[in-house]
Amino acid sequence: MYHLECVSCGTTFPADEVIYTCKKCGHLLAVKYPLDTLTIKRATWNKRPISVWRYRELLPVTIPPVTLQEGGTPLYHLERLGKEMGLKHLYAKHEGMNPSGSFKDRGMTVGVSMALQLKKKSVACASTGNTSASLAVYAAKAGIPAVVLLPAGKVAVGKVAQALMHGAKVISIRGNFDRALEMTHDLCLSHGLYLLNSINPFRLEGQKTMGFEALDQLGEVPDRFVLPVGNAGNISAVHKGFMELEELGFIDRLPKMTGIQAAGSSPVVRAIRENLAEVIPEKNPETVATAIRIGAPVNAEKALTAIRKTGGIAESVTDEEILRMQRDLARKEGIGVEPASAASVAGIRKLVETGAIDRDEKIVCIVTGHLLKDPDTVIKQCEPPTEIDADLPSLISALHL
Ligand code: AN7
Repeated sequence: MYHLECVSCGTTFPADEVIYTCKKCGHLLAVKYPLDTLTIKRATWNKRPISVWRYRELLPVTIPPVTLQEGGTPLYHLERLGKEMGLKHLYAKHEGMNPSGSFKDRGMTVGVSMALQLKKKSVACASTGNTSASLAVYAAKAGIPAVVLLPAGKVAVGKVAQALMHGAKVISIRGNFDRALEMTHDLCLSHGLYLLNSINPFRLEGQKTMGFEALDQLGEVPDRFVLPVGNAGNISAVHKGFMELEELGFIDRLPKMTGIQAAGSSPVVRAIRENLAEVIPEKNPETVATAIRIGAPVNAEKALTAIRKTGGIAESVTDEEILRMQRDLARKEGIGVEPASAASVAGIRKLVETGAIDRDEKIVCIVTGHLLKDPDTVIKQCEPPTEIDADLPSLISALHL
């Protein structure tokens, strides 16, 4: 029905082979469906609730999926912020509204289902936080053990809390995310755990559905699709999904795929700017947006293609720009997101100011994770609550009335 294919040399592998990279050249793999023989009707999709599983014909799962009703997240028109920036058509899709509070759930409902389909008994991932929270949730739902490796001291407290509470075995390594991923990959190859980082081609299949949903919600193809970039799995996944829709004849053009990174952690931006064939890893990535504190993005190869083929852009934003946009989304639009998520909209503000993008464009920004993921960064930016004696005069005085 479908197979795996190397994105570099094109070698194919059967769908039921547990494999994460090409055995011939070591590059990334992608799921390929026989799109010319599939009979998919948009009308059939439209009859189903908006969710990851609305698009099941373009997903690899053939067993009843492990699901917590992920997807179906709101697409908001950012009227106030858009006006400030001079953009009439600025939208944000709030992926923080997923079961575990981030877009990772789209990947994990598919990835953990595939673990069962492939008869794997346990799952693992390295994570800057959200992947571990989501894996812990879906492993709990599936009833299988999960191991997660985190960079010690660099994961937001809400995410650690989730991984612990949902019962994953949580390991903190004295090293960064990139090292944690190498170790997890080695562990999975040597001990047979199923690797659910975004190097896993099946997980990315679930994530492409955020693009499908945005198109369905908007009722048309936006001019630009903007995502925060860490490991670059998400931007690659959404691009793959759009290419499939184009091949099926459901759309006739692709949005300009636009990736935003944190300035202290921006190897993809550099590769696009300097027109490099591949990214140069950042040895010591640093940013307040710990979710995207990633120096060696594993999906960079796919992401560079996505950005270049669609005429997109990659841009970086400073921590200050990220936090300012986090506050603006919260206070001007009522949208609570974690710092990494604000990067996409902060990037658009910057690209509009520099004149790199047109003010008439229809733009969809993905905001990837919920505000409550990282309460420490929120509290640091806000005035503490005003504590008063429990009487009305004190209250009136505190409110300066
Ligand atoms: C909120 O959890 O990599 O470019 O280990 O949590 O697909 O990696 C998280 C990534 C953006 C970047 N926004 O997505 C992890 C992890 C949030 C995130 C990204 C992440 P990719």
